[in-house]
Amino acid sequence: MSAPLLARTPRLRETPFSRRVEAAGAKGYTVYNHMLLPGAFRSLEEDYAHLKSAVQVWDVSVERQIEIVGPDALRLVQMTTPRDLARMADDQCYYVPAVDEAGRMLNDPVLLKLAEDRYWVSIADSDLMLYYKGLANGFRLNVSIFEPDVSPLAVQGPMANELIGRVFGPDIVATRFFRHKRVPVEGRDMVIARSGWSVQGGFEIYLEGSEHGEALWDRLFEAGADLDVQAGSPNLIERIEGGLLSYGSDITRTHTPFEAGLGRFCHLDTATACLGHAALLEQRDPIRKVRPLEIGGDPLQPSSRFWTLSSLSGEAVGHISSAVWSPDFQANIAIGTVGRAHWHAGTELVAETPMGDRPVCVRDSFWA
Ligand code: THG
Repeated sequence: MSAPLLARTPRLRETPFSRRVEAAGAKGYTVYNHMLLPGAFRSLEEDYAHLKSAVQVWDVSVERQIEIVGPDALRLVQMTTPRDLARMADDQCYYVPAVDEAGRMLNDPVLLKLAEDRYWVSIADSDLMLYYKGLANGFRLNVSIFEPDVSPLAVQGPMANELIGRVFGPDIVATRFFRHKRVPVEGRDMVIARSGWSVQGGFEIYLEGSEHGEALWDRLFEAGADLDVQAGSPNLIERIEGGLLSYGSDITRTHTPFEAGLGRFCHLDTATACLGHAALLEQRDPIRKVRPLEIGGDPLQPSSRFWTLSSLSGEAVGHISSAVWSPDFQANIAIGTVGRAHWHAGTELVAETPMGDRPVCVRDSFWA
């Protein structure tokens, strides 16, 4: 018997949906927040075409929630982000850069406001809870911080409205982008938001209570049988087309939000309580930036490491962090970090790929 590709121990956590995901034929997994995140179910390209034409259910339990509750909850969250939270509504979700005192990216979570004194931070792949706990103790804040038994299940694709309407009723379909509502799910009120890591539109159901996971999964698949609902997962092709950045790849701990292209979420005039505020004031004009790139030549295999980017004169000017062939755009689409002198749309560069050197052109916008 050959050794499994991923040695399974309790450290590598399963999700409430893992048995259903396995039965649906997950072809592989990645590890995200010490947990299993399924990859493709058919092929990357088949999953992509289906996501853009039908509806998929994604086990994104790896988007762990950090609950911050108590009189100082807002103060603590605002210390970690330059996005101004003062006018956030009780039913709102915000995409927020989370930064350290030097203004460097610690994570790029979705923040959910559940009440004036209660938030969920829906994290990307880094142990952000440890930072909150350190700050709360160091500043003697009156909050409690923990990882609740909450596991998001995303419903994404053009038929997501239809499927969610059938299962949870028309009220939830009326929810606006990045707003949430409490809806009865498996006999208990749970949060459903119009959000998700695709640009096809859809919802995220924040399952509360792992024991209800399989019943929720089965209900969605029964109700959506005639819609050709399938198991899916965040799709590399679709998310590069849409310009959704991946923390750990496209954005790293060395990037500032300005370098990551998230300057629109930095409200430095008002969010002065952010611990990175002074540092960010000095970094508003970055010397490098995350940019959309098109790579010439035959279809490329997805990148598993950074590819060096050089100018036409051979000087290293950045790197590509994500790249894949897009069937719909008939091009190799990519995301990279590029130095200031070379980041303008139309600039021609060279990428060192495992399939040899390739011409690269900086684009002015993402594809979708
Ligand atoms: N959903 C939830 N949690 C998450 C993710 C998610 N945590 C990790 C990761 N994904 C966080 N990253 C992103 C990145 C982009 C978006 C959401 C999460 C996104 N951005 C929109 C855009 O850029 O157009 C809208 C941003 C806005 O206007 O606020 O949707 O997917 N629960």
